[in-house]
Amino acid sequence: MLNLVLFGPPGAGKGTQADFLIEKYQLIHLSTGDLLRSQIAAETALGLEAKSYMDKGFLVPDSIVIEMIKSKLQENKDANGFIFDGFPRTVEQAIALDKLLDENETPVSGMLCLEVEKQELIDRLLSRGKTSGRPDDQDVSIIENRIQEYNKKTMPLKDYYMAQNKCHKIHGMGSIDEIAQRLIDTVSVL
Ligand code: B4P
Repeated sequence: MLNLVLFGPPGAGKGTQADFLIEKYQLIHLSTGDLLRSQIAAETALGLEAKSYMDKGFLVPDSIVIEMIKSKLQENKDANGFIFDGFPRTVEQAIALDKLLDENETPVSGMLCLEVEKQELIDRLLSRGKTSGRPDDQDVSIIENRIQEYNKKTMPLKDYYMAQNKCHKIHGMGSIDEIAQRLIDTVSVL
């Protein structure tokens, strides 16, 4: 089973590159951002709670996202593997993911860490904000919050996966195709 963690700051290209990897390796895509946005669209209680954090650029509480991932893993027991896109985002989430995968004896194969300069992140997100309708992509101060949350709570995960020899840094600047090829080259040696 191939279990990939796609990692990087907001706007690093996680969702964009996930599409290539899913097609190439026939993986199930688990994007916590997409799952949360579909809860918001359905106006569920969980969605309403998540929205209050996401619209300000803050991370949603761990308990909410861990529970969502748990039920998706249970629904897809026969998968070839998973691509975790935007999850885990805290050390607590990473520990929970390791435990959940241990139950199925299929550990994380590798963490693919997209590295992109800050100004490029802001430009990409503002540009997406013109068409996505996402409130968190339309305001520089909210984007700055998201980057700060990443630096404070998500970056420590690099050390978590480095300690397991699973962190692979990928240069995330350049064309979408160039970056996709770098990711595929890395996955081919996992
Ligand atoms: P996500 O949905 O994960 O949002 P993201 O980080 O903006 O997505 P991504 O990184 O995939 O976007 P991409 O660069 O592909 O999270 C949104 C919010 O949900 C979080 O802020 C948080 O509140 C909450 N959340 C989600 N998961 C959570 C968790 N586990 N725990 C707690 N809270 C959680 O795309 C950006 C733009 O760049 C696109 O327009 C794309 O076309 C463009 N782009 C990509 N690659 C490019 C390239 N090489 N060149 C030019 N443009 C490029």
